[in-house]
Order: sequence, then C-alpha cells, then structure tokens
Amino acid sequence: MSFQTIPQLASLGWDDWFAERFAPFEAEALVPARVLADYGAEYLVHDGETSLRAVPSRNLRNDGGPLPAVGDWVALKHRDPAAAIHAIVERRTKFSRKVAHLETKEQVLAANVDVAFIVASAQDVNARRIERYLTMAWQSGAAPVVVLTKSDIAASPEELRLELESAAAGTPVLVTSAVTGEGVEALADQLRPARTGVLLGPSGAGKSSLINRMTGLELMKTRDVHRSGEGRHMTSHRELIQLPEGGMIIDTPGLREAQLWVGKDGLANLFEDVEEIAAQCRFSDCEHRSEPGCAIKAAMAKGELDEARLESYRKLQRELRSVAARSDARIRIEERRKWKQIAMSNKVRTKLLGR
Ligand SMILES: Nc1nc2c(ncn2[C@@H]2O[C@H](COP(=O)(O)OP(=O)(O)OP(=O)(O)O)[C@@H](O)[C@H]2O)c(=O)[nH]1
Ligand SMILES: [Mg+2]
Ligand SMILES: [Zn+2]
Repeated sequence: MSFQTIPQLASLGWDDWFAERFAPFEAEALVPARVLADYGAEYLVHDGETSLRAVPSRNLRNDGGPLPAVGDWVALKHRDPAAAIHAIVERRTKFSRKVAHLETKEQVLAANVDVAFIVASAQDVNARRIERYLTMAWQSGAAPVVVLTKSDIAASPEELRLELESAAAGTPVLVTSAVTGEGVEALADQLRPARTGVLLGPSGAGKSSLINRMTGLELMKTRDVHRSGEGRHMTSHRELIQLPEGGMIIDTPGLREAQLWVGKDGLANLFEDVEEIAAQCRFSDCEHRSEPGCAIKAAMAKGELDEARLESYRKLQRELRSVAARSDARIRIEERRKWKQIAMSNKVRTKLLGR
C-alpha cells in the first residue's frame, strides 16, 4: 500500500517527499495525518478522510523533543476517543521562534509551509518590521510574498507598493483588500492546487479578514464581529484552513514582536547586497564606521546603498548576537549543573569508600 496514491492526502499537501519519509511508520501500521489545529492538550488532525482529535503518545511527550505543530505530518494510530500521535514526520520547512524572553528554546509555530505571506496594512507600513518577517521566512525555507492589505483605505496604494518593493528586496508584492476583494484571487492562486501558506504580520493587519474573503465564509473571527471587549476577537491560536479551490492557509495571531530565531544564513540571504559590498572592505572585521578602505561607506557616498538599509542590517546583527549570547549563557548554566552533579556523586563515592 502506498499513501502517495490517496488523493485526499494529496489535497492536504502530501507528496513523494513525505511518503518517502513516512515509509518506516507505514511499516509499523501507522497512518499519516496532517495537524490542522493545536489546542494545547490536544490536536485536530486530518487523515485524508475526516478530521479527528488526536493526542501525542506518551513516548512522544516524554522524549523531550519537539511537539507537533500546525502543518506537521504525523504518524497516527486510530483509537477512541482520541487518536494517538506516535511521531512527527520530518519537516520540510518550519517557522519557529524563541519560547520566552530569556529562553532560547525553540518553538515551532508552523510546519511544512510553502508560501509565507508577510502582511502589512496600508494603515501601518513599517519597512523594518517587514524585513524582520522576511528574515524569518528565509530561515523557514518557505518562499516569501509581501502582502499589502486594506488597499481600499490607502491614500496612494501605488506609493505604498513602491515602498514595500524596496523593503522586500526582490520578493513579490501583492496589493489586496478584504473589503473590495482586490488581489484576493492572486493570493489564492499562489496556493493552488495543494500548497500551504501562512499569514504573518502584526495584530490587526487583516490576516483573518483575508482568509474569510478567500473562503467566502466567516471561518475566522475578526475584530469587528462583536464590538464589545477590546481584543476579544483577535486570533488566539494557529489553524490550518482548507481553501475551497485548493490549497491551505494557516492563520496566526499577530506576533507581538517578531521574535526571531535566526541564524547567519537568513541574514545573508536577505542582505546579500550589503554583504557583497562589505566583502570588499579592506578589513574583514570592518564595522563600516570610520575604517579606511570601507566599501560600505563608499557605496553610501555614491548613493548605491541606503543608510536605512545598513541600519536595519546592523539591527539584525545585534539581535543575532544577543540570541547567541543568551544561548551561550544557557549552555554554561547547563554545564555547571552537570559538573555539580558529577562532583556530588564523587563526594558520595569518596564517603562510601572511606567507610
Ligand atoms: N477597510 C478595511 N478594513 C479591513 C480590511 N481587512 C481587515 N480590516 C479590518 O481590520 C481589523 C482587523 O482585521 P483582522 O482580520 O481581525 O486582523 P488580524 O490580522 O487577523 O488580527 P489578529 O488576529 O489580532 O492578528 C478589523 O476591524 C477588520 O474589519 C480591509 O481590507 N479593508
Ligand atoms: Mg486574526
Ligand atoms: Zn566597511
């Protein structure tokens, strides 16, 4: 039996790549399913025929590894009342962030995303924020597309588009409105026939409204469904929605700050132009401030490089350094703990031997 041939799974994004990685679980009589929603204690998954509740098996919970995330393919055993998730199939792409302010533990926000829509509302275009989300997208492995929302209330959508295009560094830009429907087809087109997208952007940017417009249903609660109670209608969890004409999209709550889990590659990808120029500086550790033979300074003087762009490059570098410093500190603490334990067990042994 081969799962590749199950058409329902294909419409959920299943393909040869996953089938190949699923083979060992197939031998254990487990079946593949895709995680649609994460409710904390349990998950909603789809096995190609129906959606059902599932909980991680005891082994999966205890092995200290990552737990399933929305978009994951998992190996399932059917059981009443909730199926058991025995394993996570290798992820093709993943979005992750730091768990909490001081921790450097990784939390996977969404898995197996093909297209990352970086959403900015016409009311609030912030080029730096877009660059941060773009970095996150490059890191994930998904292809980014920048989406301008609420074009219906933009004074000059064309101007905004140009601004976004310069921030997006070659990434395609779509102009949309959930009110007039502008650009919504183009957005859905990116996901046909069975690709998975994710909407990323600040709270209130119009992510859920776009999904509602794409499905033609009020599936996702948006802010003005009920006017009582501030913040009540903000999206509170991540969920994968199947689109009527093919493809899937994951709604996410707006990240308070793009808490990035970035390595060097993501940075180099997005700032390729800056890095290329920097490679020509006389000193390899040039900080591009007042060093002689600085190619960055020269490019700026010639108008070939934007001051703001260099500043955001620096900002991301600073962020990367602080992430690295925090994870170093964590490793040091763990090391110390380990040595303390060893020292303690040595003491005990000495005592025992001495008796
Ligand atoms: N004029 C206009 N308003 C919009 C549009 N899209 C969304 N809005 C409004 O913007 C507000 C926020 O929309 P949501 O779709 O809830 O935003 P969100 O990005 O899902 O927000 P979170 O769930 O908090 O992350 C609501 O009041 C919407 O009615 C649009 O295309 N045009
Ligand atoms: Mg929302
Ligand atoms: Zn330099």
